[in-house]
Amino acid sequence: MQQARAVYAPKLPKALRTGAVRVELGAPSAPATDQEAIRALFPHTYGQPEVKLVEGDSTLTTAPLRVGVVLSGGQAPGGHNVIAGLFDALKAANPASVLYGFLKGPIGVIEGKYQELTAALIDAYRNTGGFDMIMSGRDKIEKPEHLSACLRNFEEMDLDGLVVVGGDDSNTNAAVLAEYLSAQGSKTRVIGVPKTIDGDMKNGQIEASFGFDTAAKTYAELIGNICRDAQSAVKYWHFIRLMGRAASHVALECALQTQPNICLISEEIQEKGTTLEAIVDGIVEVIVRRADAGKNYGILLVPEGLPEFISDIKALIEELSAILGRDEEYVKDLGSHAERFQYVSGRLTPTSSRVYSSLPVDIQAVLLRRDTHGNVPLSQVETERLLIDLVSDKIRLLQAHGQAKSVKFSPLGHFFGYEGRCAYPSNFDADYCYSLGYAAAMLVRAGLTGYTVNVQRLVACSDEWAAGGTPVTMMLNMETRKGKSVPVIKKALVDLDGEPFRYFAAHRDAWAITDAYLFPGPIQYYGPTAVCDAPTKTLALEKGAGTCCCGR
Ligand code: FBP
Repeated sequence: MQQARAVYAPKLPKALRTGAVRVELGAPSAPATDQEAIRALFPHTYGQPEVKLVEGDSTLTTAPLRVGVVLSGGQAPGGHNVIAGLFDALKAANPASVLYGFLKGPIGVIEGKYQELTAALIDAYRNTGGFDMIMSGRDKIEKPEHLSACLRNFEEMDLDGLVVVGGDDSNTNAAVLAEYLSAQGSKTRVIGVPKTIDGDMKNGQIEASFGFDTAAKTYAELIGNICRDAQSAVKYWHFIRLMGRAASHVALECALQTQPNICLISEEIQEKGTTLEAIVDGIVEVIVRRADAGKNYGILLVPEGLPEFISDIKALIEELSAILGRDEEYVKDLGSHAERFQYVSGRLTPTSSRVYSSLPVDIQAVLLRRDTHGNVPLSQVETERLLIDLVSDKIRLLQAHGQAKSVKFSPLGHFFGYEGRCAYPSNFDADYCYSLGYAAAMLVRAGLTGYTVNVQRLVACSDEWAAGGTPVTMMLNMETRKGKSVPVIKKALVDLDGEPFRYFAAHRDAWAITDAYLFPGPIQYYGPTAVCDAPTKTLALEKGAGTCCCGR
């Protein structure tokens, strides 16, 4: 399999294959909100036009270029193909061009740690999962000293372009760096690539972040296997938490692929203001109904990001973030969790203080941690265990009152996250990532900066895909992070009016009681294109099928 995937030739959109590519400029862009604040922060890169890469007499430079690439944030399948696409496109335009890989994420850019990416190195990683070719990291290029260090390093390297492969935060940082470099008169252009298995970096221009397809399909395979086991053993309830820091796209996609008995969608819970107690009651109701029908087993999917969407816990996290925004170092230096607990509890509102005390100590501790982007590391919160405990308590209570007699609740908890982040990219991600890298090279060759590369029409066959660039400032809005108002790319949460959620909502009642499980099996690489190259159900429902030359 390793050998076979190594020689797989990723498919490129027809428009990029010929090499004769020209840039078509659209109208000046503007963000949907906060225009004045964003214009003030990005005077050199605000308002740039959207661009399309179309076939035609090329206006792109063929001079040899020196370009760097950095992988930022969590791993996502296909990262190596972004680099391979970038490399191949640069070399095709001029074999004297050089590609450098900055090591261990943005810290490698700040500290000037990099290596030249040779053809032999690239070949060893084509179509593989992981980010291990140059590794990744969660550092952030944001402080003035980071920006000036980057400028110094780029001048020393005589760098023409930097390609930042990352999610919403990293693409935001790419825009900050692009703005700074432009203001300094630097020749180094900065182009972002939309990456994250969470699937939440998408909008009108960016149809999907790469890695979502493979990760969700990998988890769906495992969930399907567990569905079959649950139906065979007929004695376990499986509570499965799925990665996805904020949005529930991964959980929703897995639900569409496997049709479990329950799937919680954080965005709906937030919209309805559902409390933790009401969530538990809803789960218990399904467990009792299934038990009454002789089924003391089932499958529940819970998105990793759930805690931040439950009204009482969300308010608590926001208050904790404000406290940490002021006193993070002080809180960190306190000797024990008990001291930290006492310090922050005394500064919370009475309601949040009550909620905080009611949580298990390990969850209290995680809620006091923040990554460099100010996010709670939710992958460390065992929400499935919390739900299992609360559901068990509730069932015990009901049974003590002579109710829920048919229920025999044997729960098992699972967390699927790291199992999928470095999986072999599906054909979709292999092709998509290679195309993103290829198109990123074109944007650098066009001399553009402050753009995120896009590839659109993803439900069509790859021939019909269309590539271009979206000005990052167009995707920004102002949000409060660590108590400060900052520009960030707006995260795409699950749209409750969108087709994927509507489809799920229309079917979930039936899935709760009947065993309508689907068993997607492993990702396929050989066979009919309808199987091997299929996009996610989310994309198919969002964009509609039958839009392609091949009828797909
Ligand atoms: P990115 O948004 O950086 O791609 O990372 C996404 C993710 O996989 C989340 O789903 C998860 O919460 C997080 O990374 C975990 O990362 P870490 O292991 O660094 O805490």
